[in-house]
This record gives sequence, structure tokens and C-alpha cells, in this order.
Amino acid sequence: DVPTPSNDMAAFRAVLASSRRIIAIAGAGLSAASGIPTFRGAGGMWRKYDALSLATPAAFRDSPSRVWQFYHYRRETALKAEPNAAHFALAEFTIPTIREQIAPGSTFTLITQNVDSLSPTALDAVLARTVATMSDDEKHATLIEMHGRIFDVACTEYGCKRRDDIRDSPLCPALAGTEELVAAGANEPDIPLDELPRCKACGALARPGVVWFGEIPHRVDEILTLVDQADLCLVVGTSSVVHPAARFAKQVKEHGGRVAVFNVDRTKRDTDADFLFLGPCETTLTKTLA
Ligand code: BJW
Repeated sequence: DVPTPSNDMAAFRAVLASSRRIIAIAGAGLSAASGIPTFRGAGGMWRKYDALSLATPAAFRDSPSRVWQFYHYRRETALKAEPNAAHFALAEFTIPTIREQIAPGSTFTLITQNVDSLSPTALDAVLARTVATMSDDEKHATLIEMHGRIFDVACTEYGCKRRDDIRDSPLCPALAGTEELVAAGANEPDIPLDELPRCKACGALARPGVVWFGEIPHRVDEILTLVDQADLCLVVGTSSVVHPAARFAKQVKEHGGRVAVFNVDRTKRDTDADFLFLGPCETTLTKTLA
């Protein structure tokens, strides 16, 4: 007896125009059209190992070499990727001076689970081709990368907080070419610890600057406040199985906000959806701009 969500784009645009505190929670489907594989479902990320069994602190303790090769492979893919129409559509919404679809004075915050940096790249590209400007603080406030960034290299030493955005390809000589072995599902070499990426400050072993299972996502206090205040939540290209992001839409719904889902398939969050736009988000989200 759950009501069927609407797919009426004109009605959605009216809700968008009248909402005051809007959030979008995005997942891997947002970057699928940019050639970045999703985590679950068809087109699994890494043939030999389950990607998700590598996204844990325990996996890194067990084999930093294996985990670094997995992330090196994904860094190389992300380095070549470019934002797609869905990244650009969301970027337009985050720039107050150019979004005609949202009322002046309303806020729009993009909370992405993606680590590929394509949303900040899209935001900079839209800013560069328009007369709009945004300070770094404004960008920081409107775009939250809750699971970190794949280009960040973070120190593992307790107390050393060093984190660098490094986009070198390869990140270090020992990782060169291993992406081909990963892609082929071949046995990976066991790279000695001292040849893996090291902290630029203290020389300790470094790790990918992403949030693994069991770790606390970035900026959670800020996110939870935004979720509490939101009167509209867009759920874009996420399977909504990973917490805490999985429950944001439900929380918005529970305090009387609306939910609009953009996904190629049905997901768990459809039960909370007032609107459901089934199809590639690079197509459906673009229609919201029309
Ligand atoms: C398209 C499309 C197109 C395709 N257009 N759509 C039991 C209950 C509750 C919680 C837990 C529990 N047991 C354990 C937990 C906690 C755990 C968790 O949620 N586990 C679940 C698996 C049960 N969570 C955590 O540990 C998190 N930390 C935490 O909870 O801390 C406690 C805390 C929270 C808050 C406050 C205080 C304390 C951390 C989670 C970290 C997740 N990390 C990863 C890896 C990041 C690094 C990396 O990239 O390697 O994040 S896992 C992976 O999943 C990645 C993603 O961001 C995340 C979500 O995946 P996503 O984006 O939804 O991708 P997919 O592939 O699942 O879905 C893609 C979707 O797109 C599909 O629906 C497609 O249909 C669709 N699609 N093409 C539109 N073109």
C-alpha cells in the first residue's frame, strides 16, 4: 500500500522551485556515464577480488600492496574520466547565481559518496564558462565529498595528519603498470612496504584518502544538520545500501520533506520516493534544467 511515486517532471520542477533547503545525495551511478564502474550489480569493479572486501582497514593491514594496486587501478581510471551531463546539472544547482530552477535564497547542497572528484571538476568547469563566481569556502559549503577523495594520499601514522592531493601517474614507480594486471585479473606482485606510497611529512606508510567500512565519513555533523533541515532530497545513482547515506532520504521523508529518486533501476529508497525518475541520471537530471 505504498503509493506509486510520480514521474511527472513538471510537478517535480514546481517542488524544486518552492523548496528552501535542498540536498542531493549521490552515488556511483552519477559517474557511470563517465566510465567509472559502480560497486554493485553488473560491471563489477575488479574481477579477481571483490571491491568491497578491499574497502576496509583490515584489508589494508592484511595487504597494503594489494589494496594500493586496487586503488592505483582506480586512480588511473579516474584520472582519465571527465564529468558527464549529470555532474554538470548538479553543479549548476550548486551555483546560486545561475540556477533559475531554484528560488533565490534557497540552499542546495550536493553530498556525494563518490571519491572520483568529478563533481568538483564539473563545478569548476561550469564556473569557468559562466560569469558566476564562488569562493573556496562557498564551494566547500555546497559540495560535500563524504567518502573522501581517491587522489588524496593520507598518512597512516597516528598523530600525523598529513594528507596530500596527488594526481601523479603512477603515484610511485612500483605501482607503474600494475593497473593492467588488475584489469586482467592476474596475480598481483607483492610490493615491499618501502616501495609503496609514503607520507611526505614523516615518511610513514601512506594510504588512500578514502573512507572505508567501519570508518566515520567526513563532515557527518554538518551532513546530519542538512538532512534534518532539508525539505527536498534528490537521491541520484546510489543503491542506498551503505550507511549513513542510505538513511538520509528516509530521514527527510520522516520530517515531512519530499524525496526524488534518479536511478536506472528500482532501489530500496523507492518506498520513500514522492518522485521516481527511472533511467540514466545523465538524461533525467538534465531534464530538470529544461
Ligand atoms: C545509475 C546509473 C545511471 C547505474 N544513472 N543510476 C548494519 C546497519 C547499518 C550500518 C551498518 C551495518 N553494518 C555495517 C554498517 C556500517 C557500514 C555499512 O553501511 N555497511 C552496509 C554494507 C550494511 N557503513 C560504514 O561503515 C560507514 N561508516 C559508518 O557508518 O560510520 C559510523 C557513523 C556514521 C555516521 C555518524 C557517526 C558514525 C562508512 C562507509 C564507507 C563506504 N566506503 C565505500 C568505499 C569508498 C572508497 C572507495 O571508493 O573505494 O564507499 S563502499 C562503496 O559503497 C563506496 C560508495 O560510496 C558506497 C555506496 O555505493 P553506491 O554509490 O550506492 O554505489 P552502488 O554501486 O551500490 O550503486 C550504484 C547505483 O547506481 C545503483 O543503484 C545503480 O542502479 C545506479 N546506476 N548507473 C542512474 N547512469
